[in-house]
Amino acid sequence: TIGEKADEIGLSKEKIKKDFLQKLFYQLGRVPAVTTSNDLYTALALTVRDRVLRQFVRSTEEFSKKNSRGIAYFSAEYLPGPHLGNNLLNLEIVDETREALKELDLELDEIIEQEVEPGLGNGGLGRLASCYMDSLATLGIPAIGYGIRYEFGIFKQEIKEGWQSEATDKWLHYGNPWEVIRPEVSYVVKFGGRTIHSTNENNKYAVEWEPESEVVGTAYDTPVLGYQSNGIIMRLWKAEATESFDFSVYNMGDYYKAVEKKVRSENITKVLYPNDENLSGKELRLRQQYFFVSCSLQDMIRLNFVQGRKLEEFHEKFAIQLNDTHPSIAVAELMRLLVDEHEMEWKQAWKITRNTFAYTNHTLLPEALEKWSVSLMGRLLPRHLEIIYEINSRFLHELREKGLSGEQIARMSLIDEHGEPSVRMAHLATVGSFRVNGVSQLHSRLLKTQVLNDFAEIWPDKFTNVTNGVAHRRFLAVSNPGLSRLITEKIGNGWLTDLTTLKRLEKFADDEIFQKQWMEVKLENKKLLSQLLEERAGVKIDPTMLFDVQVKRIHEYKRQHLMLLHILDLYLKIKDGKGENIAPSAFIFAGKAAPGYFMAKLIIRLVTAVADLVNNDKDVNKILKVAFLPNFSVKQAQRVYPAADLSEQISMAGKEASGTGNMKFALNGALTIGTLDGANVEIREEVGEENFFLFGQTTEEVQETRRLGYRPSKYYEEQEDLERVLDFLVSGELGNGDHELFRPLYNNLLQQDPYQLLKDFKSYCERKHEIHQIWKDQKEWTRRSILNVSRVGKFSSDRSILEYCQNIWNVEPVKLRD
Ligand code: 26V
Repeated sequence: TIGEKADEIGLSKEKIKKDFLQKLFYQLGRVPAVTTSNDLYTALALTVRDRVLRQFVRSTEEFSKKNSRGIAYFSAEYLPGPHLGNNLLNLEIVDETREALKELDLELDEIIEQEVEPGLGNGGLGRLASCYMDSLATLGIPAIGYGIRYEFGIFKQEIKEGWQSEATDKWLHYGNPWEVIRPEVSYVVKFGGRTIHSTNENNKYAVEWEPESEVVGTAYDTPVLGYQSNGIIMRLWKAEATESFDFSVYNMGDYYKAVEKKVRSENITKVLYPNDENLSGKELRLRQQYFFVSCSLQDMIRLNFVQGRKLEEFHEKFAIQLNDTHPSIAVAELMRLLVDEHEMEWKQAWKITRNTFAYTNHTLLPEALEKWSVSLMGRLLPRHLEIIYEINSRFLHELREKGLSGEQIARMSLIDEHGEPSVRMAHLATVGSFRVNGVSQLHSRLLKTQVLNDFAEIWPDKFTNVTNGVAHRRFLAVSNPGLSRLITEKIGNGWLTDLTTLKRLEKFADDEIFQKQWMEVKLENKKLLSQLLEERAGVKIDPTMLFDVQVKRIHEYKRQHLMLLHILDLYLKIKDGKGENIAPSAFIFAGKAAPGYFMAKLIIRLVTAVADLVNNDKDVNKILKVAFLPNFSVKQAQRVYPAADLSEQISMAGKEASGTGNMKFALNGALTIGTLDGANVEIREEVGEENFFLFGQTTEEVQETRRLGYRPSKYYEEQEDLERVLDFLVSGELGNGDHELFRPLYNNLLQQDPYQLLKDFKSYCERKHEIHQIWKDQKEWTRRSILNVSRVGKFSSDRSILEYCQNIWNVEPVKLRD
């Protein structure tokens, strides 16, 4: 029977309870009467981990029997979010576990709450990597995610006197029950020194790299479980000192010097760089990138041999997906391993390399395109610089043969000769890959026609699009149980494995009973978020207000400040007694600013200043509330999306590569106000233009505006509302009477306004006005909300991964079931 089987593989209530108690006793030395909440969490996590590992082991066996092509996802960042709830869902033992704990007088939700998530990424790119891990596992693709085990993840954000302050993220402090250390899986990685070119005994030209230092990378595996069965691993590398290098010094008696070296080696994986979309060119960052790439490639070559394959077949056995250029030094490293260490001919090595890598671009922002100065690269990775020069000289030769102009060739070179010579990593990744993709239709088109246009012209077939997607099991099934239950009641649970079946909800959009249930679920979610906001932001919010939400990294191009200008406009109208058309609204913000990004930090300061003003003004605070939820993370995100009514996706067109929060909001029933940017374009296409609040210039219009010489002050002069709002910024009424506090923002907007807020302000406000009128008709709003959800089936990461399989990797899912 099913019951017996569940018992056998440990999925019954009794088995879970028994194991939980055993973990508590034998692993943690505790009995239920004397425990801390962390003990309970750890015991449950270990209980679940055993079951997850079982699936992983079975999948691995299955994969190796089939001998199918494997995918290695190379990413410097992952944001897996809390594991426990997700794993319970995927094992389908949520109810059994809840019951088992109840019998011990314990509450599952309280235990889940204890988990500290691994914040090993900055934002969209890292979270996307984890969504893809989820779908790779669910679909049964033989895959492994390689990355870095940062000891400190993204900083913890606190708000002090309205400003962001940063604290270190000690996510490993209470231990990490999900990972399995693999001391035997470790590799040496070299740095610095010099290369020696010679002809060896067989009269073969050979290059030896004599490094200045070495470190060892050790594997830490975290199993990632897919829905109902398969498991894959995320393999993260931690850096340590090598014995040999230390001992040579140690033997000479200089113990302290040896220890110092050890400490320096461990620095490599100490901390995640908290910048996104902005390059700092720091040596340690390049060390991190090379370190994890080298460990991962060595690991793959070992696997290739373990499986009894020849190195010549490497690209048939593996495809490597580069998550942005962060791991792109891999192109040179694979060449080095093949040519120098395995004595392969350059031509053959190059063929293998070019057929192994595929590159995903995630940003067009010029300041985020990675470049490494030739002098730094030469100092840290002397052999790789030589290899890059060799790749480049062969590549430029090819271009010359094609008859390209000198100017075009200079533009395409892997080396940028303007100013300080530097290596253009996006060019290296493009030349070294068989496929290059953007992350939404618009972004992929811009990639082809602008940033990598020269390359797309010579290799049109290399370029493709894969629109991003999100792990809908985490962002709907786990995080919004109320809505999930309601959906499943109506259409069954097929949506868990095929999100497009949400379409079946469409016919209930006008069903008044269903609408009412839908509204009740939303209201419950809003109550929960209100509680959280009261605790964390000290703001009391009436849950019946319109929850108007913008959560994402703080960046000028995302235009959080456009939303703020609008809030101030509403504030001033209410003060004037002209607020009759405004729907009671709670404006909710969250997101981190890069610690060195002054403007972004000032925008956070403006949110808190506006919140202070609005929330404490008796004329206004019945109609408007503003809150900044500190320390946005996956855990927080899972509480925010289910409670949102309106999703703000208001970046300047052409700047947001895709966005993925936009998808998570829509999936949870929020309507979107947005520009034609990134995946917004495709969301609008899916949900229907009548169900999407569009505003602002298109990408082409933005470029035309700039070409014609954009003068932001014109809009200030022509629009009274705008003038009033901008002047208010420096009136002293914000930020405790300090006129100068927001002057930099004011000046920036009036003088440059690089993201053209002032130009889009009017159409944004008009759309908001319309939204407030529709909000008053709750049935109409709910109808649109249901339609939105029923039409976003495309945005599951399952669909994205299937596209990668078909158009890029050429692999087929291997589904395994009990
Ligand atoms: C960039 C850089 C630049 C160099 C220094 C360190 C660093 C660290 C992270 C990044 C990531 C920037 C790229 C990024 O996160 N792009 C986002 O990718 C999402 C997933 O494709 C996409 O939805 C967002 O629109 C895009 O901004």
